Parts: sequence; structure tokens; C-alpha cells
Amino acid sequence: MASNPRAGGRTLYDLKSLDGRQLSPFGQRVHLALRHKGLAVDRIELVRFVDKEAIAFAKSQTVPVLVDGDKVVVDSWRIANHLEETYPDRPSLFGGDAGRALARYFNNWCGLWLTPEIASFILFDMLDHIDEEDRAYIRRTRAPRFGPLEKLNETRAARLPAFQKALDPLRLTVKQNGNLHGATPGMADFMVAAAFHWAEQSSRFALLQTDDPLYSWSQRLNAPSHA
Ligand SMILES: N[C@@H](CCC(=O)N[C@@H](CS)C(=O)NCC(=O)O)C(=O)O
Repeated sequence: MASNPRAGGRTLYDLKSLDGRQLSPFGQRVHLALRHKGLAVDRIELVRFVDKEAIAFAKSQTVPVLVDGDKVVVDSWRIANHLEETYPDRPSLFGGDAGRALARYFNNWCGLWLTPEIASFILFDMLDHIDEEDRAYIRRTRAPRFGPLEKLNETRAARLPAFQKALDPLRLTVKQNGNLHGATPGMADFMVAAAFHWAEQSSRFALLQTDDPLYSWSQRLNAPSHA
């Protein structure tokens, strides 16, 4: 956590789309965490993928970056921890240390599996919502991992059933608990649901059938005001 020379209020640096879409799953999870805690954002600074100088003050190459008073916090997991520690009297994101430890699993699962997996279905379509320079940047930086992005769309329908099947443990848990965290959603829910929100914002390709319990759960959590 660095100290911020331009301190004051609460500012969130998030990804910019051409048309006001939420194109960062990591930004969206911070929005959900802030809302859960009842904390407002004074300013949202939208930056393109290529606008690295806009977040250089935070020594970061990625968004989200939260400036909260005189604190600069980089990385959504760290932001969640910062919010939990700084605002302990607000509704909890983790429900204690054990909940935080288990939520870390979901942070890793999202980072290592869910987000790249979802990207393989929607990344090519996401190019429609970013400008020319960002498009070139995404193509160049994602090709080593995904290959040519248009090829992904040729195989995605055939890959979908395996993806949906891999969500069975998540689906069953949500069915049994209501949310991952139980009756009240917490950070694990926000991290996972935000990834589905990103997919919806980026592409018309449906990852979940509308009768899937994960669909209604994700819609509820990402809705402008969720229970
Ligand atoms: N672990 C980071 C990941 C953040 C991340 O990957 N952000 C993407 C946007 S969704 C980004 O800024 N990418 C910039 C780039 O690819 O150069 C977090 O949880 O905040």
C-alpha cells in the first residue's frame, strides 16, 4: 500500500469501454464489495488498457486501483482486505478469518481458472467495445495465451458443455447455501459473480442457461441493488 500524493475522497480506477460497459471482472468485484459495505465512490477514473501512465502513480500495470483518502491500494483482493480492515463496522466481506481464508481459494480459482476460461468464450467479442489501440494491445498481449482470438469463437459452442459441467460444485453450493458465503453474499460471491457479469457485458454469447441457478444468482448479485 503506497501513500498517495493526490489524496482526498475515494477514487476507483477502472477499465474504459467505448460505450460504458463494465469490462473488468476485477473492477466489478470491487464495485460489489464497496456496495456491500455501503461505501460510495467519489470519482471513477476510466482508463484504457494502454493508458499505463494514468495508473503509474500506483506503480501498477493493472486496474482496479482504489485511492481511499491517503491510501493507494492496487489489486482487487488487496482492495477487499483494505475495505474489511478499514471499515470493520460495515457489513463484512469475509465473515472472519476462516471466511477470508476460504475466499482466498475463490480469488485464486477465479484468477487461475474461471477468468481465463471465460475469456476464451468472450474475448474476441470484447474487442467490439474497446478502441483501436486497446484492440491491438489485447490482440498482442493475449495471443501467446489464447492464440488468434477469432479462432476462439469457432470452437466455443463445442467447448461450452464442458465449461458448464465444471461449474457443478459451484452450482450445487449456491443451490444449497443460497450464496457461497451462506444466506448473505460475501467476497467469494462477488468475485465469481463479477466474472459472469464481465461475460455479459462483453459478449452476447450465453455462458449460462437462464434456468441455471447460477444464472439467477449472478443476476441477483450484479443487479443495481441486490439483496
Ligand atoms: N490480480 C489483479 C488482476 C487485475 C487485472 O488483470 N486487470 C486487468 C483488467 S480486467 C488489467 O488491468 N489488465 C491490464 C493489462 O492487461 O495490461 C486484481 O485482482 O486486481
